[in-house]
Amino acid sequence: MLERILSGPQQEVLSAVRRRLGELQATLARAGAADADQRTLADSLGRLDELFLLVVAGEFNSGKSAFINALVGDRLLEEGVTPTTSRIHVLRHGAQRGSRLEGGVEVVTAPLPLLEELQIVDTPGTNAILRQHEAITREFVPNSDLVLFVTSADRPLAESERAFLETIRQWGKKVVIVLNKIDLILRDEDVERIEAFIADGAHELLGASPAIFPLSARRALAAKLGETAGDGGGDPEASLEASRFGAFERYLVDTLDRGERVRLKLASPVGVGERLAGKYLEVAEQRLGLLAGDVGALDDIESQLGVWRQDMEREFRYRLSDVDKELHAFENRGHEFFDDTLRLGRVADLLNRSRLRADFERKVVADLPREIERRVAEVIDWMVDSELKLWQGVSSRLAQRQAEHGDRITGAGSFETDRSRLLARVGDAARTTVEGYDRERESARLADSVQAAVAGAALLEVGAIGLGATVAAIATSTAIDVTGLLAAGAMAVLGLVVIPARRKRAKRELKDRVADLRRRLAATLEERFAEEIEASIRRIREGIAPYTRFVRAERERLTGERDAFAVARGGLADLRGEIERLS
Ligand SMILES: Nc1nc2c(ncn2[C@@H]2O[C@H](COP(=O)(O)OP(=O)(O)OP(=O)(O)O)[C@@H](O)[C@H]2O)c(=O)[nH]1
Ligand SMILES: [Mg+2]
Repeated sequence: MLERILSGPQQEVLSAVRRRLGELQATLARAGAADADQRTLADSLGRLDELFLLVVAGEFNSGKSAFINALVGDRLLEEGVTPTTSRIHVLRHGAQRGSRLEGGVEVVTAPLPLLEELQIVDTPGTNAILRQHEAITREFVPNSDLVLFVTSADRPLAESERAFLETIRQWGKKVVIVLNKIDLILRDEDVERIEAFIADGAHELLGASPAIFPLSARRALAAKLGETAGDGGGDPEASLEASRFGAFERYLVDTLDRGERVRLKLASPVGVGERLAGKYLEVAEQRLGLLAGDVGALDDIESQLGVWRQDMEREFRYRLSDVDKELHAFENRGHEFFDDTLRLGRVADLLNRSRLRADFERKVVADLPREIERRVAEVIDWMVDSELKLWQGVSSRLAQRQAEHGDRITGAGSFETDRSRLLARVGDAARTTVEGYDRERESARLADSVQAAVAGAALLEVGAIGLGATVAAIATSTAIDVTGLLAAGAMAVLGLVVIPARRKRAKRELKDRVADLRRRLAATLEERFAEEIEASIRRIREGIAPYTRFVRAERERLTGERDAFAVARGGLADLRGEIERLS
């Protein structure tokens, strides 16, 4: 009994081919492969099924359904003396027996081994409603590998069958003729006569001499089911022999199981798959190459930011030492002032507190607040300049990437376009920032923020100017002490001990105050500038963020894609080897 057309190993390879190519189809769809490529693969996969698609056609009542039942060895289809099959039936393998309507086609499933390799199409008789007749030719005949044309021995090649054979001819399909119901013909020579008649007619209609199998479907099925057909003499084996069904089955196996044919059929979609997997593997690799350049550019930008921050910090400390110099000079002036003022000979002056204070402000504090302001303004200008330079650097690095656009691969997703568009957008934003960079506005903004901090803490007033008051207080208290001591006539004590001690104290006080001022000034400036530096870096990062995100996401996606295509190609190459080794 015919169970399987393909050998076990062939069957395994076939499932592997289907699985692999099914996976490749999914990968191609995800990768946005060209429709034409996807169709090519689907078509070649589809042809795998076509190999095993048998379409059974013929006049009503010729025994098509009975023939199929005999072939699968089961009463799957309804038989009857009147037009019975009213729509196309497709027999497919299924875990369970059942039938359902799919787009006007009755899909019959059964867990029969033969159906794992073969789809059988039962059609309504050729004389049935024309619309259905058309559907047969349109949908099933072109897809079939073999058309089994069933004609009944009691009315061979009826008129409608002739018309149908002519349409089959247009498709250039292989036709095999089954001469059914030979059990109705009592004499063997009559069977031969009918066969010859059909051979002539078929040759005339098809321009070829199809194989003709005289048989009895009814007997064959009865024999297969272990029933007696009533005219087979009760012995199933003898009945099967008498049905002449075996010759047809052998033919079917030979036709479909010819090793080379199976190999070629299997290899064809595998070849298509390999070609497509290779093509899209290359696409993914090219794109990843482009992205590697983008990652390089982003790394460059990131390291530019790092270097910039370091430069800024170093430069800032350097600039801060200018401020220190001012403070140092201030301190020196203070020392001179004390040396000059806290003297025995000037005790009388020390008593004039407000004059002392005015003197201190004029001689010691002098231009300090303005000088410091000037230094800070210098730092601001420098900072604004260097931020602009940073933007220019970033902008030109982006422009460089923009020049690197990669060839748009026809019909392979929109990666190149997306990337170009994004780079253009990010690049434009950077360029606009550079071109629209308003130094004055930026300086003013920074100056406001810095001065708000410096002045807000009233550093200069409290620190430097306020110092005048303290100094005056020291001087005055010295003077009072001095006056007291003078009255006591303790001149030596005064000149050698008290005044030098007061001078020392004043200088120390000044030193402490200056140190404190310096600390607070430096801390405030440092904090402001650090904030500014971070804000600049943040602005740039935000500006290029869409590009960064794109590169990251695409790299991940394309890496997955590349790996999937590589795996697919490797798997298909292995399969090709397996197919070649099939016997
Ligand atoms: N004597 C005899 N009768 C057969 C044989 N094969 C089928 N029949 C009978 O012929 C009649 C028609 O068989 P079906 O299989 O329904 O024919 P069909 O070609 O499918 O007919 P439609 O579905 O109407 O197109 C039924 O009564 C079958 O039992 C056979 O080999 N010998
Ligand atoms: Mg039928």
